[in-house]
Amino acid sequence: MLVLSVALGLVTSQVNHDLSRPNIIFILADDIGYGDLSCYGATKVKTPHLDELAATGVKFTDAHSAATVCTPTRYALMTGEYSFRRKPGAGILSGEAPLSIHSDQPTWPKMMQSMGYRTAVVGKWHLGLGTGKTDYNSTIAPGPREVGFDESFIIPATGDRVPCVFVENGKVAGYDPSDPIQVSYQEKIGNEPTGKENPELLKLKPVQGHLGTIVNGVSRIGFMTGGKAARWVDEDIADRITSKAVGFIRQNRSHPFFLYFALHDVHAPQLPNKRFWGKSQCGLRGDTISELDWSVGEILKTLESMGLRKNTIVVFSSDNGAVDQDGYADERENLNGHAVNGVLRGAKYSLYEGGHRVPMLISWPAKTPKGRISDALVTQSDFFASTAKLLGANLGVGASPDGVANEGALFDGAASKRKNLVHHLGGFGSALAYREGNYVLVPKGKGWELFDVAKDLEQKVDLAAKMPEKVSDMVKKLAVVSGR
Ligand code: NG6
Ligand code: CA
Repeated sequence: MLVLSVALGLVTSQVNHDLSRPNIIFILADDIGYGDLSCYGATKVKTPHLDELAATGVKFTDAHSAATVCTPTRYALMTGEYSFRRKPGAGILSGEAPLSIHSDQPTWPKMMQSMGYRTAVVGKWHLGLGTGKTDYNSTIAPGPREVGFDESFIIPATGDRVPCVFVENGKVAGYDPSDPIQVSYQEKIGNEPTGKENPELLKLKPVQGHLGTIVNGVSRIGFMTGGKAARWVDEDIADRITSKAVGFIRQNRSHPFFLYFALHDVHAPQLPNKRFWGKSQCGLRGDTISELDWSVGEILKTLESMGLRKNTIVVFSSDNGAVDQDGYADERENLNGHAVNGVLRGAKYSLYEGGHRVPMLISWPAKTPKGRISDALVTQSDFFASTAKLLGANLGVGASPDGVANEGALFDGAASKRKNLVHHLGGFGSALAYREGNYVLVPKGKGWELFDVAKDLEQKVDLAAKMPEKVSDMVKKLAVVSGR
């Protein structure tokens, strides 16, 4: 008995209870829309673990990704810099693109390291790897390590892009030197079947751009040869990355940690594990959402069982709005009336709210108000500056140039310090929208539309003709903020 209590006492004292240094887990889903979760009104799919996050924290109704596609959103999340400012991080990167963040650029994870945190990224990277054309046959650098992650287990680009292998701490996981990996986005390489030539081998029906090499019965964007033993099985991706994320938490029970857990769900190809088939009433998408909710549940369960839940900030959000079909025709079948972006106008690739207004849940049971719904204007690009403020870190010159320290709104249910926000379509030189207060200015042809999103969330009433002065004022302000 004495031995047991001494042992328990020891374990308890090893838990990180320091409220000035909470653990941080940022879970970024891929292509989850404003209408995809039951806590945001979905009825054809249930997301009990995400609903639990909402019940134990704050649910944001006016939260935004930096862009309407993946790479630029992630670039801004890591750097606190608007992604339209620099070419490499502005567009959708291929699986052979170099790292888009300079090794000497200040980043969110580097700041966390400087505060004594252990850092890891698990899941979708999509920020480029190496210099020049990525070589997957040797140690790949620069990459997550140079961006500030002590540990990494990543999908290099997207689930629908080659190479279909995980990269763990700079090396292809399960790499076999006798079967080298080659990647091309220009032309077919090797003699493996492709979606174009062998549609009879496919388990999903590709739409444009997805006719390259067939891996696991799915034709991808781009071509690859080699790395056969290292190739992922799509149906196991959620299990593989969730177990890596859980492993990292387990190793760091007594030490503050920062985990960036970038889910692959629900990006194309949507191929959830068999145990989620038929879990929802809205087809493949819904079943994939059930899988995503399971991943979040595993994280929460792990925290709970280790006594870490209370002092861990868990954030859940999405890298861009949803689109009902983005690679394979099967995605749209059986949606059964499920509205991926809820009432919002537009979708991924659009500057209307459906492109970038996304779910965001933040739960830190030791501090955040429980079950609060917040309509504060918040953006993912402010996490770098806001957590720096929260931890008392010195940001330093040039760090998070576009970030606002908004820790009150994010972690304490307070009013937002963010008064304006630029929304980026994605792509260098691509269109921008501008939010100020309740108004948003959206480009249309050579002109602009103006909406009051507090009164008209669905963006049905264009106020531009009625409020020309407001339009010209906002056009001028956008030019100043964006430098364009
Ligand atoms: C687009 C792809 C789309 C998806 C997207 C990236 C085509 C026609 N479309 O170019 O399928 O892969 O890139 O999505 O190829 S994101 O969420 O990673 O930005
Ligand atoms: Ca995405």
